[in-house]
Amino acid sequence: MFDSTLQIEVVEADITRLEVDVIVNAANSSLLGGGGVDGAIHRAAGPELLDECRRLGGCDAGDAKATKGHRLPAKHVIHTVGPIWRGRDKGEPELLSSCYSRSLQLAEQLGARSIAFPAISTGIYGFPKIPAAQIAIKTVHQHRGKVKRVLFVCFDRETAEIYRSLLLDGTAANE
Ligand code: AR6
Repeated sequence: MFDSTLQIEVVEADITRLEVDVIVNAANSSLLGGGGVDGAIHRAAGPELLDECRRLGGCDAGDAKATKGHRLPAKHVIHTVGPIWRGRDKGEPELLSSCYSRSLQLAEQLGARSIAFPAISTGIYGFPKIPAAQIAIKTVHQHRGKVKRVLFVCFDRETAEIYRSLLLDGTAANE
């Protein structure tokens, strides 16, 4: 069932520019920065973000940890660690779903109303884009809580088209 009070948007943007309560980082288990969206977030947030991350003691795949946004327009960053795609099912879908649900739980604990997700694991970690988007949409729809605005932030047109067609189709949210 769709939650009519939940507003879902697909945006083609650089996540570091968004003025939302929370942006989610597709990090690695060290939480000490990397390439892709992780590198962009650390560059835009400034070195204070790395200082805060050093105190978090890393993070397991499928879990998430929160920091402040520092120099970002977003108030908080939730760092989650997606699964590395290994070419067959080694629990990657469950771990990816857990990234979205744990991030939403933490966002609620922070009192956030809006959250922006990148397409976790679909870059350097190689998770196929269509199933990843299906998992993202389904998990967000299953979550019931105080976060009322969810942005799926796409860095390329292909990813945005995948999200748009799945949301229009509606089956990813309900299956
Ligand atoms: N804004 C929004 N999305 C972005 C941005 C941005 N500025 N930059 C990239 N993307 P990736 P992963 C998209 O590789 O697959 C890092 O080294 C990108 O196009 O950033 O989870 C970490 O430290 C893709 O759609 O994350 C880990 O080691 C999506 O973000 C590893 O990469 C995710 O791609 C994590 O790999």
